[in-house]
Amino acid sequence: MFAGKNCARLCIWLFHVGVYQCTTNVATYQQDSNNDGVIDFKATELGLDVSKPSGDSDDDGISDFIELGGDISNPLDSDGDGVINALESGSMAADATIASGLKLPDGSRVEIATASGKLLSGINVVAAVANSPAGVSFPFGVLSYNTTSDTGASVEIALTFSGELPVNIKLYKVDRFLQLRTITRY
Ligand SMILES: [Ca+2]
Ligand SMILES: [Ca+2]
Ligand SMILES: [Ca+2]
Repeated sequence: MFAGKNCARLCIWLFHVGVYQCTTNVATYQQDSNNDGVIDFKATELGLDVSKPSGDSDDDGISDFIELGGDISNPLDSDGDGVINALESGSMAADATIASGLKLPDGSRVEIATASGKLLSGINVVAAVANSPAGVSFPFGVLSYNTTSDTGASVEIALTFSGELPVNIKLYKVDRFLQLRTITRY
């Protein structure tokens, strides 16, 4: 009765209003490529690796399904640093002085470490900042986090990237006065 594009449009429209279900869309939404019990849609949203047959994104021997803690809409983050247990390998999931496995927009990952006793929280990464300067791209995104320190003291942070950084990369930090300062790369 319907052909080509018209049929596809009708199918999507009906799915959205909830009158009928579009079988193709439902199947895609429920797809679980590695059969680990975590659907690809949510796994990707959480930064998990759906291509691993083991279903163990951080390779610590405990499956993502277990480390998520049974409520996929509220995955476990035992140390409260902002990176879920399924991404933080082994003891790092219970250590807020270090965060590992955070997925960046280019698909690579970053580890964030503080000095002993200084805690991380609120770790987050977004693709870019609003009103970014013309001609500047953010392949590694914009990373934010909170740290603890004594009043007036400084905190040393080490960022370790899983991928090779471009030779012409510039790293900046933004202070609380929204001033940009360059970060030295080692
Ligand atoms: Ca794991
Ligand atoms: Ca964590
Ligand atoms: Ca941690």
